[in-house]
Formats: sequence, C-alpha cells, structure tokens
Amino acid sequence: MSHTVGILGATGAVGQRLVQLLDPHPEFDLVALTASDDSAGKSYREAAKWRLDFAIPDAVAEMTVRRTDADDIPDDVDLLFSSLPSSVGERVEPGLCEAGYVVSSNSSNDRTADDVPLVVPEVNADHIDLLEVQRDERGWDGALVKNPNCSTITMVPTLAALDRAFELDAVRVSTLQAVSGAGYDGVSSMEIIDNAIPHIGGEEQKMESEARKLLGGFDGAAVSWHDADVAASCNRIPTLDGHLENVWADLGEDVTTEDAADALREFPSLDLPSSPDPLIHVFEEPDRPQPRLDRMRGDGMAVTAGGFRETSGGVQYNCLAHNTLRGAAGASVLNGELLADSGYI
Ligand code: 11C
Repeated sequence: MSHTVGILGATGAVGQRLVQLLDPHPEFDLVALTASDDSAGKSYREAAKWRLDFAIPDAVAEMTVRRTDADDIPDDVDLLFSSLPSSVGERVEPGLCEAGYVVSSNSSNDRTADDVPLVVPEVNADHIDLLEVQRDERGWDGALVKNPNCSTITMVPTLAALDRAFELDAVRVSTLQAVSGAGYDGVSSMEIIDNAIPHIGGEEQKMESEARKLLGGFDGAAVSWHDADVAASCNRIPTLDGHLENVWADLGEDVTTEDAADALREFPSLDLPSSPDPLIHVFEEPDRPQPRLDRMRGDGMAVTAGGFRETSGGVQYNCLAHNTLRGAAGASVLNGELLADSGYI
C-alpha cells in the first residue's frame, strides 16, 4: 500500500537527502514540501540551494514549497518527515501531531521525552509502541517518533550487538565527524581545509543520553534507560560525509576480537525497504587502508566496523556510517517504514 508523505524542512541538507530517498520510494508518494516562510510559494528548484551531485528529480523541482502550518499541508498526507532545525521543530511538530499528522522526525527536540519513541528499527523497533502511551497522555490523533543524532546512530547498532552477546557496562567513544553534519554552513567550511575542530556543542550529551534510551528496555508503558556509563568526545574533521568513531566498550569480561567481530557480523537486519542486509559490515584486518566509500555500503544505510583490539574486560574498535543518509534522512525514512509496518499510518 502506498502512503502520501511530505517533508518539513525540505530545502536544508537533510531535507535534500529526504527528497533523494523519497523520489522514488516503494511505499511512499511524496506530495508536499515545506520550508521556512521566505521559501513558501517558490518552486522547490528556486527555493532549494541544491547541493547533491545529481539533478533535482523533475517531479520535485517544480513542486511549490509550502509553509509548515497545518492549514498549508494537504489533509490526505499520511506521514510527514521532519528535518526542521530543533528550535523550529519544538514549536511546529507538536501542533502538527495535535492536528492529526504522524511525524517521523530527525530534529533533536523531544528525543529524550518520556513519551516520545526514539527508534533505530534494527535496534529497538518495539519502542514504537510507546506511541500508545503518547496518544493517551497527549490526546493526539497524530504521533511523533524520533531518530537519534547521526553520531549516536553510527555506534548504537554495534553497541546493541555487543550488549546482546555479552553485557555492556560502559562505553567511551571519540568521534571524527564530517562537516555535512553541520548543515550548509558546515559544507561551506570545506573551503577551509586542513582544519580539525575539537568540540562540537552539545554533541557529547546527545550521544550519552540517546544511546542509553535506545538500548533500554520497554515494558509497554515506559522505556527504562540502559544503565551503561556512556561518555563521548566529539570532533569535526574536514570530510564531506561520513562519521568515524573510535569506541571502547567495557563488557565486564575478557572478549576475543573474533567473538566481538562475530557479534557485530551476526547482528540481524530487518525486512524493511531501507534496512540493509547486512546491517554491519565487519573487517578484521589489523591494517586496512580505507576505500573511500565505506560510507556508501548498503546504499549509505549500513555501518562499517573494524580495527578490533582486546582490552582488559572488553574491546576497542572503530565504526563508520554515512551521517546524512543512515544518520539522518535514511533514519527518518526507516522509521516511517516501521510506522507503516506497525499500522500507525
Ligand atoms: C553533527 N551530529 O555532526 C551533528 C548533526 O542532533 O541531529 C546532527 C544534530 C542532531 O554536527
């Protein structure tokens, strides 16, 4: 069955990736694009400063950009994908849910709210049923589901795999994040190459809290956050796309690199259109010059892991994923597919 969908914030870096993934999509029919008031009324071709290295799909280029108000969005839209800035998302998204729209959002607002499911389907699809609690508590006909920050998504499938095979006690992670994570401003900053930037405001806290919520249990009424101690250090490097992360996982027991690699390799994927199989590509060579496009494995939706080393009571490794595909637009689309599969749209 096909669902009619729209995009909130269609002109930005993630919004453009949503256009890429939704035109075409096997389950979704893209019918509405929204953006800020100064873009409303223009054609998408005119409003979007298109940055991807292929042409805007013809059918989308001539669509008229709408405002993000419920009055301006067609009533028959089943699902809205949101890539609004969080300051706009926190204002706009609840109003749209109240007006009856189901919103699958990449925006960082409300990710850790008690009644908002934060979901990476291969990791915690069951959390989607927190929407029953949300509808009861908020009285919404619509619904709000979130995907996490791109740097959280990159490591969480690997942590879930280790947690299921062993037991995750603590995580230390240091990131090397691409400039596209900072939106257009970040991409522009590629003009200043040869510049690694330490500290990215707020990113560490997001990785620490979101990972614990995603890895937590759900009893039908509430999510109990995982009690692993998670600490992150986040840094920006001058590459366009793809976040690379160095992870130290404390598992409370000595683990061989082979057993750790097997746990990641065997972590199951899902039968959803955007879920890659395998989800995690594992490389065990001790010295592996990286092909340029590990980030594009599984059409940009897979995680690549390698560099395993035994530590006292755990394992060290690195992981990499495409930040605006797996980490943002693709994550929202995948949650949309889960909403459809679970009967919420
Ligand atoms: C970055 N991860 O690379 C950020 C961008 O919470 O969704 C995404 C911010 C978010 O700067």
